[in-house]
Amino acid sequence: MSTLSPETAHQPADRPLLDAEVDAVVVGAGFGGLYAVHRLRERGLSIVGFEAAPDVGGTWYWNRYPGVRCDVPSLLYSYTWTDDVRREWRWSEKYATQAEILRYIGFVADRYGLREPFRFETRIVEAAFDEADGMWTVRSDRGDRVRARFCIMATGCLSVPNTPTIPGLESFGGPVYHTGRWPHEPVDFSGLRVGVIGTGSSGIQAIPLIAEAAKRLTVFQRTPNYSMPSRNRPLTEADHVEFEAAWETYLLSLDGPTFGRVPPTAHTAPVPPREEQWQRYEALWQEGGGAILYAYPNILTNHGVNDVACEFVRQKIRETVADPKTAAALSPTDYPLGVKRICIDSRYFETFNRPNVELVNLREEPIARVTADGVETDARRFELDALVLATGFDAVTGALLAMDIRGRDGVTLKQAWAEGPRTYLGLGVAGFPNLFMVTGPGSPSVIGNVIHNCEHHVDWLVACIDHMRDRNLHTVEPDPAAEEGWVHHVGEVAGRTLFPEANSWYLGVNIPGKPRVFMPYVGEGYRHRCAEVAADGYRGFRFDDAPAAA
Ligand code: N01
Repeated sequence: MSTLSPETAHQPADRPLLDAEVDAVVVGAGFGGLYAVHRLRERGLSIVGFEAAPDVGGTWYWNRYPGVRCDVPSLLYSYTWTDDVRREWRWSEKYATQAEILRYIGFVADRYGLREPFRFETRIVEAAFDEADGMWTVRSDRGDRVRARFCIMATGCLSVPNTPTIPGLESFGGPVYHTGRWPHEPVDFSGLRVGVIGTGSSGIQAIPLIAEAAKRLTVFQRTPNYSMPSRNRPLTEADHVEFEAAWETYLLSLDGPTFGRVPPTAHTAPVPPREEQWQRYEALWQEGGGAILYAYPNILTNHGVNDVACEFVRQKIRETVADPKTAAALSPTDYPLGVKRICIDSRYFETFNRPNVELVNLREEPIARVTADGVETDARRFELDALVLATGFDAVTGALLAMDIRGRDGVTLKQAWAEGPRTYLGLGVAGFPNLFMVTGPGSPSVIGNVIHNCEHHVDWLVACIDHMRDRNLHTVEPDPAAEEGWVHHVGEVAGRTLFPEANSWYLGVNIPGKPRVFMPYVGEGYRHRCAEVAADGYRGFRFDDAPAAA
């Protein structure tokens, strides 16, 4: 169906350096960046895009590990802005593989010519705001230099892989793969002794397939995860027709005042009887997917509900895994369900019944070191031919802070965020005029459907740019007081839920030294609130009609 291949977009290393002035720079050619290009171009803005990968796709370009799929149903994991593509594209399975998602992104990019403004294989290393003329100067690792009025950072929430510091890792004699930077050529594990470190969404998807291929698989688990079966299946034409019939209703629901992960009724909802809950969870287990997070409005706020859901999943693990000690090690007991991203699997727990798979519980025997021929824990030695790091990402802020971004008075984003990310609505940062983030910290971002969250931010920022152009305004940035209020609100809303009870990447705790701050917005009515801010003259944002010294 699509023409996507890395070669389509790859640009030769000797392409001429760019030294240009444009209206907007877009960083990142994932779902958010591509849509930003589409919308900004539609408004007549001149644009240059930069993307570190050789082609479009963002996180889906890099995450190619065995078993990788989206954990959102594919019919929903699609753009809402193109009716043409929605009616034409046919997803083949309930949960699409990475390869199919990448084909979809390529299909949209081809249809709308979205690759055209991008410089591929080019990473932005610096963006500096010049107060004299109110322009950003953006530099790439190749030496490109672009001056732009607007900077759109569509750099993704899960785009910087986290490689933990494990003593001796560099001395390992075999190949080491990170799930978030998987090779493009097939990796053949047949006949090999493979170790996987990490049991988050990536590990849980990869482990069953690696187990099928490898001679022996050793899974090194520090924290067990709640995982629901996907019950993946082929999609039929009837599924597409049914989806299309419900489309308008779904779209309308996104903008409503109650749309959000934790609904307004959460804190007053009753705790249903245990037996009723159990039956509901059983039905959702049979149905498959992550709908358990929506089983009750208070499942993410009330232990009386959440504890039953946890016990239900533990019971399923005990029923599935033959060895009671392994089942116990695979069962989360010290944090609520859904407050780390819930995992969706295909025969994950069943995999531990295979004779060639062993679970190593790092809580009992931590990894001491990696050696040339394997991994040593405090108790044992495991000889390995290949190692897979399914160790996640420096999430939400990682890609933004990897660039040297300097706003007013030369203040860097790193300095501004030294105590944790500070934004207004997750869209802008005080002191960084005309810099917009697509799904920045303080917005729903990774909670829910990230494609739709990207679209919402792009639509909002394009409307804001329209507002500025109509009034001849030159810069926009959050008012520090509004930003302070929003940061407080994001933390306060999270604090009324069970989310802070787990050491999750939502809180940044997987990265040593990262401030422990809950980054996504989990409250209700986020879009509604953004619309109100805009309708009220962009309440909480400051506009300047001319550069300071111009
Ligand atoms: O990463 P993770 P992920 N020694 O951070 C372990 C999205 N995603 O790539 O929990 C030993 O969740 C770490 O252990 P612990 C999705 O949003 C989506 O799996 O820190 N272990 C954990 O088990 C997801 O949530 C899809 O104790 C170490 C694992 O590595 C997000 O990406 C698919 C360690 C990391 O888990 C991230 O998922 C894949 C160490 N030193 C990903 N350091 C779909 O759409 C880390 N770990 C399906």
